[in-house]
Amino acid sequence: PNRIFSGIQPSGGLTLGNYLGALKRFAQKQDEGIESIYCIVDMHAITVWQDPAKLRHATRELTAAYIASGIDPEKSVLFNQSQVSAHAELGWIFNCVARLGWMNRMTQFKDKTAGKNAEASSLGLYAYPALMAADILAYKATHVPVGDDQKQHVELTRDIAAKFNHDFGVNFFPMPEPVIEGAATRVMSLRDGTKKMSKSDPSDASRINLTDDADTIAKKLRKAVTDPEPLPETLEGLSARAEARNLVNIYAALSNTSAEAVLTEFAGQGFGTFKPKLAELAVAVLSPISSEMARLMQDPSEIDRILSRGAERADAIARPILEEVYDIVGMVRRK
Ligand code: AQP
Repeated sequence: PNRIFSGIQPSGGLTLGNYLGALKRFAQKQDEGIESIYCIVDMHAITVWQDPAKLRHATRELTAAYIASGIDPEKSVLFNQSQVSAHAELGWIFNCVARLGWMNRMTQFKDKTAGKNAEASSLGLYAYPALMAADILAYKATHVPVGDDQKQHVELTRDIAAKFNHDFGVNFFPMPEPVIEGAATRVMSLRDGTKKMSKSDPSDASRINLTDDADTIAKKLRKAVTDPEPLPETLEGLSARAEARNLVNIYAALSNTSAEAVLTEFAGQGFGTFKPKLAELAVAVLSPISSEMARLMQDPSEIDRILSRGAERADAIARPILEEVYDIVGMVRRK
């Protein structure tokens, strides 16, 4: 049987990249009837320092974003990671399974410490992928919908699962598959077509936030870096035009079509025409989501109740799996 797990960090406001690469697709998977477990990974967020009040706010706001994007907390399991201790417990065991050499190859750690003193980053930031493996495998999840940037971490999860199975001579953990699909698996920065759109980019103009109003969205897209050429007829015509390709992919993902279909519609037109159309589409898709988020945020205690209930359901799945892991590893347990 298939089971989906995925998570998002409450490390700030959400971007259009998080929506198209993750939230929107999570809702689609749920609606296809696949058992889905969605997590607000607050323990990942603290791998870089978070202001406690902002972390609490971001956790509730991300819960609201999940629900506003179509996650039904009755159909899917929706909760925050720190309420289910199996993540931390299995994470430790996986710290003892994963090899230093594997962690050294992780590009996210390199990206996040680029230009900084890596020696001063937290041990947690370095070990993050082992905790992510625990997030997924605590539920024996088989499929992990993520953006392209997370592919390497899901591959590491498979390596950890395989080594655990091999080291203990068991066939216990499944090999989870990354599910990376759609027109916007990697939404790029509006200022630089070679960088991914990210909630922690210092430039707010580089991203569209889920909470941006219509004027802000239109302005950011108007100012997005592009080139003076009109849109080509085929995808090959975009191969050396990263910024143009990004806007076409965003349009395709927002309108549930392919980049080819967008080019068929707009070939020969310049960005002067395309950008306002894209802004109109982005506002039409995002404004119902941001207003639903604002409505849900008016009652934080209801959000907290949803998270507690989700945590109970998550714990009921993860705890028996973790108990089996302790038994396999040889830990004597309390009777
Ligand atoms: N630009 C993107 N395009 C497509 N998908 C994206 N995702 C993130 N950025 C893009 C997907 O969103 C999910 C949650 O990501 P995360 O919050 O765990 O952290 P991240 O991948 O590190 O995202 P950010 O926005 O860049 O956060 P910061 O700046 O805090 O590091 C994942 O499925 C991810 O693939």
